[in-house]
Amino acid sequence: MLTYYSDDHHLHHGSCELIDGKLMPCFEKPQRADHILARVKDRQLGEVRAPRDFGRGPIERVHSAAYLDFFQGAWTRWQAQGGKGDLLPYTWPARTLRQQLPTSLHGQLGYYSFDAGAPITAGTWQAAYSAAQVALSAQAEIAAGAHSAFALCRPPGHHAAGDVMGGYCYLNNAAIAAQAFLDQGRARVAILDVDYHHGNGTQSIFYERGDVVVTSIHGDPAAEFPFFLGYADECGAGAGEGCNHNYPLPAGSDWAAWRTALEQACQRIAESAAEVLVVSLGVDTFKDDPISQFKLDSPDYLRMGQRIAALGLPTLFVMEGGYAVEAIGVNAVNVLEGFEASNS
Ligand code: OKP
Ligand code: ZN
Repeated sequence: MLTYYSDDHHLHHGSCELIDGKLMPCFEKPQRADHILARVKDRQLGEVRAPRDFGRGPIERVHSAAYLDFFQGAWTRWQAQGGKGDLLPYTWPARTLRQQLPTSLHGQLGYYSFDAGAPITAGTWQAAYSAAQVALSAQAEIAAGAHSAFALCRPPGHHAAGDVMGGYCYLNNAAIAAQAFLDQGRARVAILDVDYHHGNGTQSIFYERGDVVVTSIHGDPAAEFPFFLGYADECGAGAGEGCNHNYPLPAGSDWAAWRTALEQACQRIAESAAEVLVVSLGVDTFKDDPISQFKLDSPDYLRMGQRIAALGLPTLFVMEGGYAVEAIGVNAVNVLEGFEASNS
């Protein structure tokens, strides 16, 4: 299958994140995508192409113009006020406070974020913009008739909602691609989020929509980031009632437990009459992932790809998380190779 990739991801390299009371180097770092790209080439998965530029239009189908304007201009504002280091939020409009946009840069940053895990650096907008174009380019490949494509996106996207960044995510690459399928005439799209963390942004974007079926297998949010969304009783609302399916699993879950949830998610997708599938491909379910608690091993990712292929749908893989950098390439490409082995 074709891979879409942009070197622009190197423009985003946050310095640190707060973990257990300490500032640690960011886990979401450029070497992640470099390792995946190297593995794609080693395994000769297929041609690697640079993205086309579809502009801001298809991104605005998912994210508000006000949010995008803020994100695009934030670094310049930070520099204009003499800012040193990464731009990081520290106050959020939690319960008891007003949901109202202030004028201050840090006030607005809090308004447009849900945690301090999405630092804005000089190149963050460009990197995130290019990642969205990578997703849109791979989407276009499938729209033109390909059975699958791989969007090697970085930074990831599934925690980003319509006007909220967080959890290393700024623009929801998978949601932007799913919306593009709909705007080009597909009636129904399924999303399967296999990242260790619940895709709260993706769920939020499509929660009241009947045209996108969202399924997610993840660490139980009662015990795991993002804590405040991703429970099994969140099934969609309004026109989206019955179109959201969460499969939270306990810490320590291995392939046996994980594949049972995958089977259930795949059954929902199969009965949804979706015409195309977008996979939010996080491989932080790996046993050695430094911030996650599942126990999948490298060969399990081949099986994951095989089961996804059995759905028989044109499938767009969009890269999300995975922080065991040495293994991230093997694990991500194993999913793609498992998928291809079942389709050849
Ligand atoms: C992004 B993606 C650990 C803090 C974890 C956020 C994790 C974001 C994961 N103490 N912070 O879903 O892989
Ligand atoms: Zn994750």
